[in-house]
Amino acid sequence: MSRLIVVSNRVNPPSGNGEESVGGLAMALAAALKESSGVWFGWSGRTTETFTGDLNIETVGGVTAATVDLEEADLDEYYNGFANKTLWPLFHYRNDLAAFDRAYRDGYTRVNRRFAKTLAPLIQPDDVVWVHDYHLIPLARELRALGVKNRIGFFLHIPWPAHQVMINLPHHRQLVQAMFDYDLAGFQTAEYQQAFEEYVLTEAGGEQPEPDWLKAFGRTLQVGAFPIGIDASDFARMKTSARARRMRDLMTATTVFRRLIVGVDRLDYSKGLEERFLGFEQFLADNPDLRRQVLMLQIAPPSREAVEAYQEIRGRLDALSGRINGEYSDVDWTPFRYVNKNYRRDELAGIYAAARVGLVTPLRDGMNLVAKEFVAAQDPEDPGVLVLSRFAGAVGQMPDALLVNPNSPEDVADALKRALTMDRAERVRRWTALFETVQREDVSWWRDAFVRKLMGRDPAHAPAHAV
Ligand code: ADQ
Repeated sequence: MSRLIVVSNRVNPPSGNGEESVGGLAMALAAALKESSGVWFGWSGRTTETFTGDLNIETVGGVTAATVDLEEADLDEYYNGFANKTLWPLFHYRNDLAAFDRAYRDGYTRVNRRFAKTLAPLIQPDDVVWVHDYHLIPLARELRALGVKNRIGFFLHIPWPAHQVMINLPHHRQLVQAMFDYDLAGFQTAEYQQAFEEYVLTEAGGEQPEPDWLKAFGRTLQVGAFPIGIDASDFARMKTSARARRMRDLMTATTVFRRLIVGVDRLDYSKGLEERFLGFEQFLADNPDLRRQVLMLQIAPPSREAVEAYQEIRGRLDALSGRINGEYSDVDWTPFRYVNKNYRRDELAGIYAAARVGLVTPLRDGMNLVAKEFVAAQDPEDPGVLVLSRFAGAVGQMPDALLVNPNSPEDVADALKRALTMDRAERVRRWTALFETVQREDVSWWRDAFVRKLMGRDPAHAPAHAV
């Protein structure tokens, strides 16, 4: 049986001791790795003065983790630099925040080369390699240069931007060409896949011999849309756990007869937090009669604090939340709670369960798993309403949410009013449709669909073209 080798920037297999700090994606990948006695390869999270290329191999919860330390300069130029200051903003349509710096691009190439050199000796002839996300786009190119002939797949967790956005990246062609060293490139949605295809057909003079196949740069690549899901069965278990129940009761007690609106996001400019706060402010201004009946809770733990854009947004959010509470609070009441903390996954399940509205309004998002977690946590008899941005990848699978333009405070305010006043029959109808998809198209469904196609086991797409 062929082994699966998963490669991602960070490696975080669950310990298997019931700790709840690891997300559904890590659990799903770990399960697949265990089944195939595979290896998870990536950065250890540690830096050293000079790169040694020494492998740290350990078995965590039945999964072999092979990690490598990076240099300080790698962290600055590859991770904080090209990945998070160039590709992340550009792929989220924030060209204004994208830094184009030759040192970042060189660092990105260097680290991908280092990863490839360290990984190549671990790969056996029958292994299948699955590379994750924008940090590692050129990894297959570097592995091929070292003579690796195995099947290698790539999955992009963030959006692939429209052609006109993509060409803002200096040397964009090189990056796209590197995608053609994979056998399969997976995107979250058909829209991102189409954006990639459009670039290949119009900018790179490529061809599409048949749907889901592209020819360019003298190579053939299979492409596909694989929307990622949550670990629905684990979430169902967590939702009834003692911790989840305690958290739900605590939230219910502190909201005292008020309806809870909840937002949970990494503190990131792509998540539309400022726009969301303005939308809530607009709702308070428009609805004096409903004001005292609601409480909004936004949980947003800081992320990527070494990047300036993330430091700046934090200051703006502090000011905005202060302004909203300053304007609308009373001696016995505040409308808004803004918390910069991480919570365990079972506690989050309890918080979602206590909410009447899940407010998920990213400006751009590859998928957005919070939308799916919110749905999975609801009480089927009396479910809350999901308000979802049109620009989240999740929209394609969740048409029964209330869809909003996150840039319009009025649109967000109107959707909040509609969600808060929606009768139970409509809430149940919408939730039932949403939950059905969240449960069926979960993280194992996503993983199996990708791996099957990569291994050429999908009868409709045998790898006959991959020559
Ligand atoms: P992210 O941008 O990190 O992921 P998202 O899909 O929302 O975004 O996942 C965030 C995860 O972190 C969720 O599982 C959520 O529960 C958890 N989380 C958020 N705040 C938390 C807190 N305060 N405490 C604990 N946990 C918290 C990227 C892409 C997404 C894509 C995913 C998966 O940007 O578009 O959906 O990868 O492919």
